[in-house]
Amino acid sequence: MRNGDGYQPNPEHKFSFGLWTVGNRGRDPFGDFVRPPMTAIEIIQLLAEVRAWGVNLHDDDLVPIDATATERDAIVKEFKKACEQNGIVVPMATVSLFFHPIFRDGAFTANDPEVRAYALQKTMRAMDLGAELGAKIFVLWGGREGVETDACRRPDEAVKRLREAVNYLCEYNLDRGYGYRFAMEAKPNEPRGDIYMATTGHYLGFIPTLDHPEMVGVNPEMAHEQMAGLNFLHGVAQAWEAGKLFHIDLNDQMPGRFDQDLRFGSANLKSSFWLVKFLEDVAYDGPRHFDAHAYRTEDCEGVKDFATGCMRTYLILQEKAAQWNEDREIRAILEEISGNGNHVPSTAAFSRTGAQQLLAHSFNKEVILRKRLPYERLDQLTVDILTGVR
Ligand code: DIG
Ligand code: MN
Ligand code: MN
Repeated sequence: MRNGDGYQPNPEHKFSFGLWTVGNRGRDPFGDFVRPPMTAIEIIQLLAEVRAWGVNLHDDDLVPIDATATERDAIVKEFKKACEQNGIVVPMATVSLFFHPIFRDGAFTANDPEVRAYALQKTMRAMDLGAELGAKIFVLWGGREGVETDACRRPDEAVKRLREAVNYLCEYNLDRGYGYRFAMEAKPNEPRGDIYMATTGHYLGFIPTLDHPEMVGVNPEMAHEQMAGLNFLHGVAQAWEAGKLFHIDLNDQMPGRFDQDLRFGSANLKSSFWLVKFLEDVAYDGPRHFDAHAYRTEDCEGVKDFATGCMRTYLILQEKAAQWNEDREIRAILEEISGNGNHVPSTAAFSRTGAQQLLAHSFNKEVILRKRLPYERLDQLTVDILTGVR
């Protein structure tokens, strides 16, 4: 029993995996497959065995790119039946606009208008598929939307093409009544030399320029922000604060490496803790999707260890976050550093009177400088909790 000691995943945790994650066969740019292929049905059975809640998919993960309508319908029927039999839901769908060679110059931003139109057609069909499976979140990851040389197009032209495509898909969503929320996923590079919309912040700046900004949010991925040397939590918190955290891809990553898609919490336990604490403190109600895969060294049992480990670590950190929030010394320090500022003129909203008061106010910098900021103690208490000595 992998989780017999109480860190049992349950549906209310909303843990999900993509078909491509636990189905990853271990091929990399320098090595062939190491694991046998798994059918979508076998993947669903594995996810049920490890007690996951949901499964996500790209269109091509389930339906071969040139399948006939009859073949497609048969595949979908069998997949839906397997999901129902195993109690697995489909919270998110997405589209592969990066694997087929036709997208070698990008998809929505490609120079060839025929490629751009095909990318829209393929995405619309993927939306049809996801809707049939009950998905209400549609992720768009522009893995090929980028360059090796900026000689190929002006980057502002790429932005315009991306906007045109997303506006079109929002209209399709409305026309078909699918009720999707689109979640845009950023990544700074790989597989392209440089990818447009490199970080979640880029997308947060892009979304307000759309025709239906309310329909579009973000799907931050931990490894992708960390590849850019960024603090993942800060991007997630800004997205949340803007009401745009529509989905999240959890995994882990060592600094300065390619996208490793490591098991959640396996590389940066403390930053993973702050992320889990944030999601729990704000009562994030969306899926917790582990967009990760097992080490290339693993066999099928190792893949189950990988999936179990992602969920187990989340639950352990969830418990540590509750312990942190309840810790008396931590609460006292948070109270001390919160500052009360009630003798300072209000700056919450501008008024001429208030501005006059602020301008007239005298600040005693010596007194202010004497206030302690015991962050070393606060962080050590965090380490003590994470290492189990408190
Ligand atoms: C990679 O991080 C991307 C693709 O796997 C997929 O399009 C998206 C969905 O989570 N993440
Ligand atoms: Mn990734
Ligand atoms: Mn991802």
